[in-house]
Amino acid sequence: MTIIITAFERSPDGGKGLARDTRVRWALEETGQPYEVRLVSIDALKEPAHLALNPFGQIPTYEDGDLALFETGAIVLHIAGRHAGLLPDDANARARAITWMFAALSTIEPPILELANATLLEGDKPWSGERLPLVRDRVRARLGPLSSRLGGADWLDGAFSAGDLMMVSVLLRLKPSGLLGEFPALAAYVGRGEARPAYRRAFEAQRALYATIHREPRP
Ligand SMILES: N[C@@H](CCC(=O)N[C@@H](CS)C(=O)NCC(=O)O)C(=O)O
Repeated sequence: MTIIITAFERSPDGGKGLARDTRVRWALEETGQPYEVRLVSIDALKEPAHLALNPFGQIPTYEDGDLALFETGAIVLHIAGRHAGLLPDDANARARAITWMFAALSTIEPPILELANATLLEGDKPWSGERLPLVRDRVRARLGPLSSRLGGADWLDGAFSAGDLMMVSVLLRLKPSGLLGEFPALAAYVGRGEARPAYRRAFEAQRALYATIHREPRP
């Protein structure tokens, strides 16, 4: 059975890899799994066929035979659990790698999303100028301890794992904010993630796709 994931039909970021299908592509590349991509329009996200795959009408989804999953945390954990390359064999190290996945998604990502929303969706509101510094501080409050824990290590807990894949994916969304630059260890960590051949393949696959699609006239 071929694995099928869904992605946006047209890229909101023009192929910069910030949509969440990139992290699933990355996990599939790290573990050497071939996959196909089904593109979904913004309208089709909220139609019954896609809602059957993801009740919240979002991408990415993952289908493998009669298994259908949504939520990138669950998808990446499933891939990492089934195929070698993203989770250590030692049970305790494996549990710690999974802990970092949860930390990325439930402790680090929320303030980063809040910042993205404050900038992109609320930037024109009269109160935005007053609120933005507070939102940026909430991101800093997470990056400081994360940077301290990483210290001078390459990865969060020994060898590269699904925890790093998820953490780097989440931190990548900070690039436009300039905040990563305040934490050089984290900026270098993200750079190491981006330099991995599997990440390069995942990034390039979505970039090339949107480069073609965005040249075509809109239907
Ligand atoms: N927690 C979900 C979030 C999924 C998500 O927000 N997907 C975005 C694209 S990156 C989306 O589909 N947005 C369109 C929408 O919510 O209507 C996950 O990690 O999979």
